[in-house]
Amino acid sequence: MKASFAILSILLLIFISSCADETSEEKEKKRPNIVFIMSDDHAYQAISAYNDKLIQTPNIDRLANEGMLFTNASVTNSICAPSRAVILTGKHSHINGKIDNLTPFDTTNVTFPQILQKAGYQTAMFGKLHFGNNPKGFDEFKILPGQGDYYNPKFITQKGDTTIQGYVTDITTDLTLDWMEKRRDTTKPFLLMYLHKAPHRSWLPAKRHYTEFAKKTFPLPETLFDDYANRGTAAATAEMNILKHMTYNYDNKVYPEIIEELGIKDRELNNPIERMTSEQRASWDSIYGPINADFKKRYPNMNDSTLMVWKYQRYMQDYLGTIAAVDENVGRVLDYLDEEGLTENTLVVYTSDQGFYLGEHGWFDKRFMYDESFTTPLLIRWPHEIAPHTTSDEMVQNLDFAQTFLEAAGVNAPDNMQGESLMPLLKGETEKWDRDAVYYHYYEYPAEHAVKRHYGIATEDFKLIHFYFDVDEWELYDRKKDPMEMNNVYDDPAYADTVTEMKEKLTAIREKYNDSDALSEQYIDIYKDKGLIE
Ligand code: SGN
Ligand code: CA
Repeated sequence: MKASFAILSILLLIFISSCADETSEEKEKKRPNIVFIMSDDHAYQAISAYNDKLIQTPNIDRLANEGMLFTNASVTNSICAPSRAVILTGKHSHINGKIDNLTPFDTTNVTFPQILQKAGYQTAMFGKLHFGNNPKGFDEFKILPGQGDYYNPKFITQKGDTTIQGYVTDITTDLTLDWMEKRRDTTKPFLLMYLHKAPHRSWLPAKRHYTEFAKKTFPLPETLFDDYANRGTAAATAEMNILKHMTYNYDNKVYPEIIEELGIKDRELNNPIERMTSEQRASWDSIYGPINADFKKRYPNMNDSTLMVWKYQRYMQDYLGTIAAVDENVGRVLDYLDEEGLTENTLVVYTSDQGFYLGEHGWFDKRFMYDESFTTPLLIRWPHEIAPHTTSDEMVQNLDFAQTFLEAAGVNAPDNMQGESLMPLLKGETEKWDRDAVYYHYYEYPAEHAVKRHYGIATEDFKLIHFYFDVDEWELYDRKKDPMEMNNVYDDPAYADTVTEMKEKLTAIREKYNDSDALSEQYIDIYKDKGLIE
């Protein structure tokens, strides 16, 4: 009797514990996978879900068709490594300390992948990080050193460095799919950071795309010939004008001997086409050779305006050519999720580390708080939670990712993260979202492209910017009446009340995020210590 009671008790215990196991397994299944896809310098103007006048991106667009398109997503500091630090920490640059591409990332910062890893997520990162140090909180990573290379790139891995022959966008995807297929534990949720180098300068497309894109011509942006009137010193002195600052050899792919023959003055940069194998180079020359020959013939009769148009077209052909490979490869990853039945409960993000100028204001590059570099593309799909074909016009930022992912995974976010979870917006509960302004602060100056230090605030209607350090200039833009930001109305008496109101809001938001002039001074001192300024 006693024995059968004991057996019964044991059986009961086994039953209870197996029930408990089942529920935790069930729970595990409910936690979403997170696939964070980010490219580098991908302008929203070059995604057909936003605008199809430049390129078709059917695979990236799938995320909007099957999920949510954000029309008003921005970054807090429009430059590569700082944006990545904001994304990983959920804190503004002045708090996480990664203010520019030069200072190393402070690895005592807590990042959301570290928190997810502790919470039982599998974590992997492939592609471009650009931190100068390796990421913490990842089971596996294979990352490009610094900016990385388009052709035959080197990767940093946990087992040492390796060079892989081929094209970076394809290789980054191969590594990603390989991890998902072979080394992922299918019983656990995962965080995958799949980070493209493209379409970063100097825009080297894959063979299949330069062959196609080198023949195309693109519509000119309305402000290609901007003369920077009605704005401050910063716009006029920035060195990112396509005609004046884009290089012939490195950017526009004109051969050095032709530059010399034509007597063109060009800034010499280390040309990455030198990395190509002879076979890759021969194929490249079969397309770029005739372009060079044609340019040589036409150059003597070109003026500033025809030259600007020629350089813009060359720029777009290569820039957009690199995006075509990103789009195809995003398609490969989305197809894999479909095939494995993972689509329904995987939160997929597509974004860029910041926006980019595609000839607007005559520019390339980013850095400014003006629209094309402040705005970043953002598309999110998660069929389990997000209705298809939805759009959000709310002001969201790269600052919000960390808390969004933590909430999606059912993990508490640390109190000192500064963003807001996008979960209410994803679920269509817009009434729970009440942000009415976002904050911005850019630091990397003096530096390449000469964009002055500035901070500012944007509301739906206005943008107020303060340029400081070697100037003390304010700019106000009426976002509704002047979406191209061609007129600084800061001194216009009609906007006097708006200036007062926006300045009050700016003071309040700086207090909220703990930014101050004293901190700005400290970050200037770092440049002094490094001898970058006197
Ligand atoms: C490089 C580029 C710049 C670019 C920065 C930052 N020059 O320095 O044009 O602004 O990267 O880009 S290059 O001659 O090296 O191509 S970022 O995306 O990494 O912030
Ligand atoms: Ca970038």
